[in-house]
Formats: sequence, structure tokens, C-alpha cells
Amino acid sequence: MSGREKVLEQVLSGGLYCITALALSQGRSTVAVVAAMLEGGARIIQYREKRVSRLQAYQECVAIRRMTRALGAAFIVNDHCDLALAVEADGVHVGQDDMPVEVVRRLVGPHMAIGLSTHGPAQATAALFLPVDYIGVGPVFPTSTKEDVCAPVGLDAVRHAATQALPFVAIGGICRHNLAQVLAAGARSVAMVSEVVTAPDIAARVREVEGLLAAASGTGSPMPPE
Ligand code: TZP
Ligand code: MG
Repeated sequence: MSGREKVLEQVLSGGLYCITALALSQGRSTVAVVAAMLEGGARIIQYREKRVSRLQAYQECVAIRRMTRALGAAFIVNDHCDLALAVEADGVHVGQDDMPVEVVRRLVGPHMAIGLSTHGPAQATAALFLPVDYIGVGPVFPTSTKEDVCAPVGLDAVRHAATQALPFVAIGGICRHNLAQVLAAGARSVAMVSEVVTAPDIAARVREVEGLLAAASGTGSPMPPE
């Protein structure tokens, strides 16, 4: 299975989409945070570090690639095609202000997934005609995790994305307490940054969120009989 197929499978099947954020990780290294996410059962990891050196980013991505590959989890690099290629990531995730996705596709080739952030129904619909495999839809709720973030797009943007054929990940201000609303709006795949990386026990938090997602989709394991 190519990396592209793996990402597509993960986003389509739904679940927690984990994203790194060193600044919120309470002094823990990004590699340690990802190890804990994987221990908790995360199936898709995005490396999103905007303030570390290219050398540090490369070294961390090599380590994360090794861990994700060993567990069969998908690995996506934010922003940087060259870094994604260098570590054989499964995908690269870009924003509206990054290189055009047609150029990204030309650079990464046919076997790597491309994700694109969208901030409203117009961008989400435009993405149908672009060489991307999934879109991010957000910020759904207010968030202070992302710098220069736009106004929340709300649950209506999630409802709109759910009517489209393109797989999507809801993102922005999503936590355990508002997860049910996001799922009710039609999301299956949900990204959480601060809710996961600030947790005292990251593995336990991932397990808890994955449990909520599985229960909502009806795939949770039934309680064993007394
Ligand atoms: N893109 C849109 S909102 C966001 C990104 C990367 C940050 C989401 O972080 P949090 O802590 O889950 O609100
Ligand atoms: Mg970007």
C-alpha cells in the first residue's frame, strides 16, 4: 500500500488526527509526544513545527518515520515537501498560502498524499478540482494554537464538507467536550492539537478520544457481560 493510500484509508475510516505542537507540549520533546500518541493508539500523525531548525525538523521526522512505520501508522509532514520526501513520509499537508498544490503534486509524485487546509465552503469546493487527497476544514471553533488564524468557520462548514465527496478532517478548537457536535455535523476524522499535547498523560488522552470516536461511530467494543 502506498503512503497515499494509507492516508486516504485513515482519513476515510475516521478517528483522531494527531498534530504536534512543541510550544504546548509542557517541556516534552516532539518525539516523546509522538511516541505517547502512538502508544495511545493514534493512527495518523502530522509533524507541524514552524520554529525549529531544518536540521532538528529532519532529525525528528526521521525518528517519527521510524516509529510510525513500525506501527503501520500514517505520517504527514506540514508545509515542507522536501522534508516529506527526505523522510519518506506518507503525505504532506499545505495551506492556502503555501505553494500551489499542482506544484506540490509535481514535486512529491503520485504516491504521496496531499492535504490542503480550507477555511470555508468556497475553498472546500474549490479543492474538489485540485490534486489533493483530503482537506482540513477549520477552524471549526476559536483556537489560539494557530498563529494568524482566521475567524471560526463553525459547524456549518463541517456540514458543507460532509456533503462533498472529498475526504476531510475537522480541525480547530475541538476537544472532548464539543466532539459530539462535530461528529453530529458529519465529521468522521477529527484533529486535536492542544487537547492532546497539553494532556498530562498523552497516551491516555488519545485512548479516551479514540474511545469516544469509536463509540460515536458504533464501532466501540461492547461492554463484556458481567
Ligand atoms: N489549522 C486550523 S486550526 C489549527 C490548525 C493547525 C489549530 C488547531 O489546534 P487546536 O488546539 O486543536 O485548536
Ligand atoms: Mg503551511
